[in-house]
Amino acid sequence: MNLPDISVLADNILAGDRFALSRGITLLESNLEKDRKSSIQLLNICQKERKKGPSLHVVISGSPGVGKSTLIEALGIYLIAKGHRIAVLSIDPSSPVSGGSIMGDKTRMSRLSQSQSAFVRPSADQTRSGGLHPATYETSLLCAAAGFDIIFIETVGVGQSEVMARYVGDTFVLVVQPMMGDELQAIKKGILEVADVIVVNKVDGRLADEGRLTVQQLKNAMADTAYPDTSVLPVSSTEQKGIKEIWDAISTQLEDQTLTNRREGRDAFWMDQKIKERLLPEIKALYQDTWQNAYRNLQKDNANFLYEADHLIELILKKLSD
Ligand SMILES: Nc1nc2c(ncn2[C@@H]2O[C@H](COP(=O)(O)OP(=O)(O)OP(=O)(O)O)[C@@H](O)[C@H]2O)c(=O)[nH]1
Ligand SMILES: [Mg+2]
Repeated sequence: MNLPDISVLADNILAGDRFALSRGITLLESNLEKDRKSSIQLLNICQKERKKGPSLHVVISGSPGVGKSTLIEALGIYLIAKGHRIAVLSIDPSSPVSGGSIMGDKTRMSRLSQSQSAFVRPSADQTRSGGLHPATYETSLLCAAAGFDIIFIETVGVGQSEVMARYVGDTFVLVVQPMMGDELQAIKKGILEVADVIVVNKVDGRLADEGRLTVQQLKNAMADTAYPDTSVLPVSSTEQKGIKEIWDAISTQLEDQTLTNRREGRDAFWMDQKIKERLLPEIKALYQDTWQNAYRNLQKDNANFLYEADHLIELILKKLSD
């Protein structure tokens, strides 16, 4: 894309045009070399020219099927009624060619998808590690520039992606469903501690009693952590129960800590992340022969990958300092 085209695209995004926003996101998500510079320019203009007020970025994380999309739909409708504009970025961990699932998310969030005040965008998780798309952070910034003031990021968070999710949003909501004692034991303390708000969803029908027990047990579990005051809330997304309470909990918790504090270090984190993602492949391409040589060494009987890694790093550092 040339600069005039990017300027027009940016203007349309800034005017809140959802079709333009979709195109912009596709550009940001592109892996093509030629699109990188255009992405930088687009984000640049949008950040600079942005006239809208502040936006709040909410990560909604939890195992597959706990009801994240249904919850976002319920929360989204509640917030639209209060005058907000909602963007939803849902990251699908299953497959990069996930036509079925993309349709799935749009049907699950059918009311939001049809609302003029909402924008729903599914993306594939390219790393397939159950986390984020590499461009989720910049995508959320573009949604904010388009005037969406609350941005939900739906992710199946597992393992280290929680740390990434912490840096993509202002607040982290962990969704679980009613569970038995041993399932509760299996939840890692670290994941509970990352959460700002814990939602026990599907507390309705035949799961209602088990759900209320789960809430109590999670509250007890939190008492032993560094964050004993974390809200643990019973919710039914399908019956729209407990939705206001989630929003109240998020709002209270954000009042305690200013957004500026929470956002501190975020751009620095993503800058490092971008460098990590790009540098290794670029260096590999630059030192192709040396790398191939190291790979060949690994095939040998007395191969030592630590030695090979160390050797490559020292070689590169030496070249850099020459
Ligand atoms: N009973 C009950 N079922 C629910 C509730 N919320 C969601 N469900 C059901 O749970 C199933 C999964 O819901 P989703 O919202 O797609 O769950 P998800 O966590 O987004 O799933 P993935 O995106 O595939 O990880 C659907 O059949 C929903 O109808 C709830 O509050 N109560
Ligand atoms: Mg979903």
